[in-house]
Amino acid sequence: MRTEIEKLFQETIRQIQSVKTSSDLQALYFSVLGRKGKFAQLLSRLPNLPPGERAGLGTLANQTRNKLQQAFDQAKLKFKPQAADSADFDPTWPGILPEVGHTHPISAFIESAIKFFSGLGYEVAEGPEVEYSRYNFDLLNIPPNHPSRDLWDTYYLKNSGPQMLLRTQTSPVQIRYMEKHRPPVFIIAPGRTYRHEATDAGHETTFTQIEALAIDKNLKLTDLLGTLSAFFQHFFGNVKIRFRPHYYPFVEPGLDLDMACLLCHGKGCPVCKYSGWLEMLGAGMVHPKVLKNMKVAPNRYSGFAFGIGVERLVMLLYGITDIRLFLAGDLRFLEQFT
Ligand code: FA5
Repeated sequence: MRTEIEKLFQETIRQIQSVKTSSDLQALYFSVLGRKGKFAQLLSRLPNLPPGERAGLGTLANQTRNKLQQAFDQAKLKFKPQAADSADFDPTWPGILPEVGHTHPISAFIESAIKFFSGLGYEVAEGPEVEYSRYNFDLLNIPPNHPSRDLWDTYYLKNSGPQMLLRTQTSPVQIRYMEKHRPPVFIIAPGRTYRHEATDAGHETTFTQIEALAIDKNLKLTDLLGTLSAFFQHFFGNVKIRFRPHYYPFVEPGLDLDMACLLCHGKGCPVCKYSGWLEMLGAGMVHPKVLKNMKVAPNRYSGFAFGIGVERLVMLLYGITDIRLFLAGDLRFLEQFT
């Protein structure tokens, strides 16, 4: 009988280990430890044994039954959805929210700028960040070896066949768009630009521009100035801006727009290089040579273009004192813009 009890124990443990479903486990339980199971049948023979053989069998039977019970209890856990059944689980508690990201302040500004310009009838155009020098320079009236190329510190790609580079400005999108479209044209082209520059509080090597190109009959410089004034009025209210003549090879006349530095209120700070003004964008009337490169007749159409530096605008909008924060990936900074 002792060996029978031990055999039943070993065999049941083996079966418990190989059981695959909770109902199979239950069936095994009843067949072994149930009221009419194998264990009960075995023990029902106990009273008929001679007293000498009976000694110690009661204790062994109890111990074995307890061990089997434990083994079944343990196995049951395997099939239970633990949290739902555990005593301290309260299904009425709110769930744990997964961490969710949010729009980067630069992307958020681009979205609002797109809304603003769509209201004026502009469409959005896109171009590649790895660009041919032909689009970034040549067709924008910046021929090879012309000293004006030095205005942009350029990252060139080695061994790229036709010379390729990381675009230094969003202006090449003007040319690309005009390869497939005819005037009237009103587009904006937001995107990343790259320059091999020393960084400081107001300069990054990787930054964002929003290009705009308008070509139609009778567009004048005053249309450009009016559009820019409306843009600044919309985002900054009655902030002071000023226009300053500036040379860009692809426009004539060309100008820069400065905005009063809202970080120091004109007193001077590292961001505005202690001038009280911050250069926000370059602009001008599209150069007749560039119109010709776009296959647009300069005697019938005129156009204006501008390229806004987005980081600088967003810095003034939120009082951010260092441009390098935008790409530093510091959540303490980014989470302020949720
Ligand atoms: C241009 O890139 C011209 N393509 C703009 C243009 C377009 C002129 C159409 C005429 C017609 P510029 O190099 O000045 O221009 O750059 C434009 C703006 O980008 C600057 O006013 C400034 O706001 C921003 N910017 C330029 N360099 C940096 C830099 N390193 N870091 C952050 N912002 C910059």
